[in-house]
Amino acid sequence: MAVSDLDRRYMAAAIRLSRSHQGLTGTNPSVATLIVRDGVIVGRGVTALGGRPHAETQALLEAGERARGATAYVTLEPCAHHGRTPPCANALVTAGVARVVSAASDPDERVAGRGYAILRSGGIEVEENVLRAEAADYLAGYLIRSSKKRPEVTLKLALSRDGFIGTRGGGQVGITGAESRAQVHLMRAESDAILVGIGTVLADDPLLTCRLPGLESRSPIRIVLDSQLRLPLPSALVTTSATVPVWIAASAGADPMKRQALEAAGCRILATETDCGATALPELLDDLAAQGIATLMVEGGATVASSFLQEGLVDRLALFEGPAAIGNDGGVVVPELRSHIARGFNLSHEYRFGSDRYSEYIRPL
Ligand code: AOF
Ligand code: ZN
Repeated sequence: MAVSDLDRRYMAAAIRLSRSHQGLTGTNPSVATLIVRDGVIVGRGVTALGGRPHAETQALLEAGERARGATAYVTLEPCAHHGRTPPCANALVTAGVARVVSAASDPDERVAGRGYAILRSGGIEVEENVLRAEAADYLAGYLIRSSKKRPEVTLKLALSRDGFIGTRGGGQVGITGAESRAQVHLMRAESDAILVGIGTVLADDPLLTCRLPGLESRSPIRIVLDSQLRLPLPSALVTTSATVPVWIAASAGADPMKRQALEAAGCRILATETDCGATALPELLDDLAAQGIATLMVEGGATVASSFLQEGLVDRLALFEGPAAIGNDGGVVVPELRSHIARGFNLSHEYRFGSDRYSEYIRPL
């Protein structure tokens, strides 16, 4: 049977469902399954908090006998490996599902095509790559971590109408409004870690937590690029490090006394012995991925943003543009931002948050 518009609509619904556990499934991607029989959704599942049980198991449980002869919409190829439960591909065969429509294949070496092979040899008709780009948008952290061994990097920038990310003297300026700030906090909640340069910390003393009511416990690990360990002990970051972790990427030669003091205050100095210059970023990202960080949000400032862009390490660019201008005295710019966007990114979403314009760009995988 060919892929129909109705198939694509069910898949779009499955992709929306998968978003509900985004950032809550550990190193496992948040995947969703819808089981549809005679035009009725008889089972739905999304990867459980922490990563198990898988989406298919839960959808099949809800569908029960109604799964026989049904179509299953899955946002990722069903797994083929034994975890705490048997492989999802086998479970779909056993349940008598007739057709599986899938959005993306699973690069995990334990799966990688074996899931589809199990389905086909069990007599199931399989459609692959349905709404792949849309699903990959949500699976990006997982797909990038599997293929490139580094986290998915989202660079967030707030720009004034005349293209500045702040004033030259430093200090916080209100470029964007309350609605944008709430969205930034939601993005923090959906990220495993957030990264800034020491310059931003010294200028703004940011907290970098998620402060949306009810989501406070979902603050990301806070990472500072601070080669010389200049992070002040009384800073908002250090004084809250017992509740929300602070990791510091420093150079091996940084002051050992300061290192001890920061560690005693609860911060963790990362083991990668690098000078934290732009050239050290890939190593740092490798290290973070190995520690289970799949999504990283980079929040500033200009030097850090431009290093990530120049190294080709930005997968998603989130631009918030406020209506106010900083003016002719000028401010801080991210060098060649527009040409980086034009050369390497596609526009994926545009919204308004209050009076701010939001544009999201992704780098094609
Ligand atoms: C599925 N359905 O809902 C998800 C899948 O540690 P485990 O045993 O849970 O396996 C993790 C792997 O399972 C992960 O790398 C990916 O290949 C797959 N994720 N598969 O069939 C799901 N979340
Ligand atoms: Zn599975």
